[in-house]
Amino acid sequence: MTKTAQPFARLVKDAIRAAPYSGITKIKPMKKLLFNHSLCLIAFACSALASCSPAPQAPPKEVQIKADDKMKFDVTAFEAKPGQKISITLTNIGNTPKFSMGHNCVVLDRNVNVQNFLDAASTNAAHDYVPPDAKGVLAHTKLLGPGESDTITFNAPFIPGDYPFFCSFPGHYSQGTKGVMTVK
Ligand SMILES: [Cu+2]
Repeated sequence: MTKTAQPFARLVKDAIRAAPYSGITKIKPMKKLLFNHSLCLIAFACSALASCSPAPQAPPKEVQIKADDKMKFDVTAFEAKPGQKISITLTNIGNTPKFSMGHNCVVLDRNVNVQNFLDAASTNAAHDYVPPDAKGVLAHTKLLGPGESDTITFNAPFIPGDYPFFCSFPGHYSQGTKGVMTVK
């Protein structure tokens, strides 16, 4: 024990010895009370945190898009918060057979060249016009025939900006089956 620690230790010893005759014993119930109080505070803090945090169980933002025989999407723009869960349901409301008028919905990362993607997609009928090795595909539906629909769920990127979504069936993009998801 160091020289400075000795007087301190003696003080503590004296205090303990004097405890039964002083108010120190009263510390015990007080401590218990404090302890219970802190438990309450912790419980409160936990419940507060749970309600404030961006809950992963939060329902996704639902976007309903219809595509028709005129090669148009009825929704061409929607907004998303960074990281927000998005659920896109595409419905083909046309009557023309799938092989000549199929529709899908591809969501691309904002830095992907759309034309390059479409060029590669045009020769990929076997994969619903979504090249399996294409980079920057955030999500895509199946290729849909008349009356069919498909839902994709994904998280919006965290980087704000404009993200293109479109049908990659050859020729449809230029006709109007396209839109922009704005993350902000
Ligand atoms: Cu299409």
